[in-house]
Amino acid sequence: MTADLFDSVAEAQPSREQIADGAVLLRGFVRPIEGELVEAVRAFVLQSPFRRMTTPGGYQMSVAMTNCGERGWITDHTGYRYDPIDPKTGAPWPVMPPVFRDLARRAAEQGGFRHFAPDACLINRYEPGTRLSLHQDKDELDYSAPIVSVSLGLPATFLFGGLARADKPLVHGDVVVWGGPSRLAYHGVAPLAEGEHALLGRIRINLTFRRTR
Ligand code: MD3
Ligand code: FE
Repeated sequence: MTADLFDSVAEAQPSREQIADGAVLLRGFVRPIEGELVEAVRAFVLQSPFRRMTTPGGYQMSVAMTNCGERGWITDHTGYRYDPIDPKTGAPWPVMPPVFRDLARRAAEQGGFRHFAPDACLINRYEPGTRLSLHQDKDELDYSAPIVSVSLGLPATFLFGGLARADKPLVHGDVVVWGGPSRLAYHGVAPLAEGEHALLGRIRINLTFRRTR
């Protein structure tokens, strides 16, 4: 009886853990809306499909990407940038739905950033073996806004400042708010391990919400 009472108290308090200076991990934050998020991504890719882009150095990325929102992150032989037009379709990116805007804003608030209004959401797709090498996110104009990342599907070993965070993999439903000193930290993702996820199968999806201007 008492255990039940304490359980409900624990559930009323969102899980919030500082994992680096300025970075807050919200375990399972999007579990209540996981179905809506996955359905939205399925709809986006009918309009703007996943594609593996080419870096300015001429390498094809291992991660497949698409975007939603007013602007999308792209890379090609000329460089990296945010663009309102999907170069693959010649049309604007899919509109960012209210459920996306709302979750990004609520998560940022938990991380100490009020009124976060993302204008871009980069959507990354990983399969077993896919990796993302260490990089900084610095194509945005104002680094005082955080980046909010959402993990769905298979778990990932996250790399931060060159260190593998295998002890704390990012799993389905996790959200991280990257602000303050962590905003410009080097980060990446180790090659995805084999696995099968109940909702997404052999796939990991990562959403990153950004304020680009
Ligand atoms: C730390 N995505 O899209 S999410 C990216 O899992 C990106 O797909 C990875 O890095 C992924 O740029 C990592 C965690 C993450 C996202 C953005 C950050 C960590 C970050 C920005 C600054 C510092
Ligand atoms: Fe990044």
